[in-house]
Amino acid sequence: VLTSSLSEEALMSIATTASVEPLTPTIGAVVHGVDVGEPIGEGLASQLRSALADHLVVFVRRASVAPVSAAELQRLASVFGEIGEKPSYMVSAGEDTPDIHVVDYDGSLPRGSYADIWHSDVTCAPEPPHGALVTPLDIPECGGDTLWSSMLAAYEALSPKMQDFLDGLEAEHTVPSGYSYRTRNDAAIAGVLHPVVRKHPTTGRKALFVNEVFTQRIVGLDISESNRILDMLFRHVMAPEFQMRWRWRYGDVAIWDERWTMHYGVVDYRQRRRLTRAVLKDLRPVE
Ligand SMILES: O=C(O)CCC(=O)C(=O)O
Ligand SMILES: [Fe+2]
Repeated sequence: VLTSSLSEEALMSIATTASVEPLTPTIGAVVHGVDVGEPIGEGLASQLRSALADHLVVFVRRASVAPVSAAELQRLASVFGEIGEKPSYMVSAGEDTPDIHVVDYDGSLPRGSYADIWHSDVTCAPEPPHGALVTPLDIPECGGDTLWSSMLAAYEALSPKMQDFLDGLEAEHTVPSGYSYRTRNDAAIAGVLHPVVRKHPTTGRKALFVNEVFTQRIVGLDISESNRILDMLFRHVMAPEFQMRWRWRYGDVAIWDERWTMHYGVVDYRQRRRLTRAVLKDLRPVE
């Protein structure tokens, strides 16, 4: 094949192997050589799953700068695991894709009303989703970036004494009062207990699992102790060393593992911003 006569796009589509470009040593990678407009073969699918396991959040970008459809997002999501039900308060992206939903925000509510607090999604549920995908539908020309942070790196950066103290503790997660955007019409979610530190089943690495949106208190501590330990942890997890930041372009898809990461939607815009989104009930194991 005279490769010089093919467009970049054509070369991407004949590539059978993806290449993984890490964004930081800690978290995030772009996977090149995936066309979200085409069905993804088993070889590529398994490379995508292992890139996700290694980098916790992966990005696929298509050559053409055009929104990814709900059907395309649904097809890509199924590479990673079983698609979960859409949250009741979110709008479906279409009749054929009832669980693919749209996140719609214009930046007008008070700070912290949207995804602009570090969090992992719906940890107030007994079994929070293992993963999620988003792709932009309407984005500001500039602004509206999303950040992700590694909770494995955050745990590992704590002193051994603090790690020992936290290991084995449990925390109560609930829907915070006044959390209007996310919990509209969603009264069913009540408080649950989750471990403060969770162990990765395959690597054995440990991750912090508390977040400022849903975690109310650490069980067994006085409330003032709990508040101060949680404050310390909420501040600790914000270190830039654990993070990456993504500037969206149409045609991008982010896929992330909710279990070992947190994310933050930067609200520095005052216009309509929409994302098409899917949640993953579970993540397929990496062979
Ligand atoms: O708007 C964003 O950038 C993040 C949205 C978010 O938190 C989510 O999709 O779970
Ligand atoms: Fe979120």
